[in-house]
Amino acid sequence: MTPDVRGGGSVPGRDWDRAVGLVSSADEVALACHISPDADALGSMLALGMALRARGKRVTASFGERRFRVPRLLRFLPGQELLVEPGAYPPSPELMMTFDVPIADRLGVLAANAGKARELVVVDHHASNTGFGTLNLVDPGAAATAVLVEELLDRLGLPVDRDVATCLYAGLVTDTGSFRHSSTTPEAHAMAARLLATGLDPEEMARELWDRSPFGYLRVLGAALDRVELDRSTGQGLVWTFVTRADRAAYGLPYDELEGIIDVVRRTDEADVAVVLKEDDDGAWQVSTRSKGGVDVSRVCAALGGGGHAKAAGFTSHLPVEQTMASFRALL
Ligand SMILES: [Mn+2]
Repeated sequence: MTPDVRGGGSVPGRDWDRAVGLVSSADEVALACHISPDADALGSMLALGMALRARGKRVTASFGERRFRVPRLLRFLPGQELLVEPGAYPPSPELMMTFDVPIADRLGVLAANAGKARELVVVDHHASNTGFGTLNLVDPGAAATAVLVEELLDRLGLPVDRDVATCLYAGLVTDTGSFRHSSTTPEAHAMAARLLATGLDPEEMARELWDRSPFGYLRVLGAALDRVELDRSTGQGLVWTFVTRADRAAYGLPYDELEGIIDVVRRTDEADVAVVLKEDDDGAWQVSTRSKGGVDVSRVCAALGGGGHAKAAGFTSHLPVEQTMASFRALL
């Protein structure tokens, strides 16, 4: 195994060439990632944005939430000075690029801008990607969207400095579950080796991403674990719980601090499927689901209007908890 093995293998060479042509000839590039950005979405976007800016291009980056706010645990990522609120985003960009976005809906309010873009380059690794771009760089075999961005940077001849590498590594390390998921391939580790060689600090990043939270998180986690249920009626074993707005309000805990709860719940031996329902600030339920492999949760979530990967997916529900869980159980 050579250390230079790369991802993006299922994207045809002519598509890479077209992407290189589009990006090289553009003076201005508008970048967007999915709403409620995770480290792969935001990191991939900022990585390309910083590299293009260093090449002298005008870069705008955003995600389509009216209440525009970078999640606290991603604020350590470099390149955030590229971010603009969706209202300041080019209404009809010459060249727009999206990162980690499987369907146009996940662009939020920027879906309108994408619809008016002259060229729309979709960079993603979701198997469920609908191919909504004028050019789609989609490789479901890639461990992260960051893998595709690294390949694009290489083809563009743009250097990966420590800041760019930090953003790419954030995407790679989170989407592989800290190199624990089945996406932990020789290619993934080879990419990690290249990124680490720039001198980024993996210990500091791990602390930012997983190992810190306000004290209130422990109380809210406690409330979630206090009401956790193990349901064996579905055959696969289902473990689930929920967190209300009131739980968070008691400790002033922002919604985006709830990310890690599913990782505690999903460890249950007796369950193949884990679900955490999180009430957001608008009163909607954001439902995170995980599978150990017996169930393709992306299909269940897609049937409920969401999506994701076979072992990690989600959807939004406007129904009460019990009704949402009844629909979910019926689809298992
Ligand atoms: Mn991803």
